[in-house]
Amino acid sequence: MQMLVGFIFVAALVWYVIEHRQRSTRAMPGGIDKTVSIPHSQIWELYHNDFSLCSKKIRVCLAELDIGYKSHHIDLIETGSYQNLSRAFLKVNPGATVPVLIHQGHPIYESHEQLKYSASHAANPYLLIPKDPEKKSIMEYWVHKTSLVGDDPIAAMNDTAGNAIPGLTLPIFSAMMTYIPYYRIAEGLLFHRLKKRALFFMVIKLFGIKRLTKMKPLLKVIEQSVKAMHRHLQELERVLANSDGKWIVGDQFTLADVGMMVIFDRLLEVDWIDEFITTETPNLRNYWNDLQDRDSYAAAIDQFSHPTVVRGKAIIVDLKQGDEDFRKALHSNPIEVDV
Ligand SMILES: N[C@@H](CCC(=O)N[C@@H](CS)C(=O)NCC(=O)O)C(=O)O
Repeated sequence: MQMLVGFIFVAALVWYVIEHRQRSTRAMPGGIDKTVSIPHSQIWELYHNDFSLCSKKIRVCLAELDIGYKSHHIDLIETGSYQNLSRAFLKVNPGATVPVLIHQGHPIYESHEQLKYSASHAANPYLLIPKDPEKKSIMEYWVHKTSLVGDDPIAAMNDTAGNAIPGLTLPIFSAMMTYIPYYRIAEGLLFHRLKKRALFFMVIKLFGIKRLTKMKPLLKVIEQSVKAMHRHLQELERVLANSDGKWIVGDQFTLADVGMMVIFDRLLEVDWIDEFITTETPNLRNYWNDLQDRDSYAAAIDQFSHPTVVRGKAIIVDLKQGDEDFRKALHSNPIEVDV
């Protein structure tokens, strides 16, 4: 018996060491990597996920530019499994994140870099990038402001609206874990580069959505994210009030609006939108309506719904309606925002 246990232990260890080598991950610098060639059959290819914020962003951008691409859907643990940690995907991105845009076989990492690269390589390079340098720099400020940057976005939620999103997505992440088996989540503990992220999913699975409101540190993150998002969106409200058109830099719809579209869409998706768009934010309201009217919203966001997200959202909406304590725990935090 002892020998059998010893044998199983050694076999598991050998398996882990081999797998770990094959699936080694590392942070990748943003931009195009011309030293890498990925097998491809189309000029543009996109590795992305239905739910991922950054994937939505580049899909919207490509739709606006009317650039066709070959689609490769990659599951993340929140949508079912760690396909982003598979050997095949790590050849495309050793950083194990989506989206990855491929141009003529070369990968472009970081979604904000993908936006700028695709827009400047489109038939009309000024379609989404203003010619006027001053407007371009405003656009760049907001592209950054809507980006999800760094390995620990939650720690930098006051820097960008993109970084304030994970904290607000936390409840739906927890609801979605209801449908993901433990053994799949455990894969992240073994192979994910960011152990904190992998551990987070295991912890919220273990606690379950109904006990989310008992987890004080997570509630704190949500509360801080709400405040941070209020600050970012109040800044946007002022910019829109002073804009000489309906978009961030004026009459031209730019990459800045692409970034903002997916932020608003995520707030809608995770049932936070009414917290931020109120009678006190008339410019945000009109802007959000205009964003939803774009063809790219239908083509790159609406058409990519994921069943786990739909079920997760239904759980959150039901809990907020049927459990007053749950709703209050998420929404009753006093908001003090510097205007
Ligand atoms: N800064 C990167 C962020 C990429 C990123 O974190 N992507 C998330 C989805 S939005 C992801 O792939 N997460 C999977 C994981 O870390 O396991 C970008 O803008 O492309």
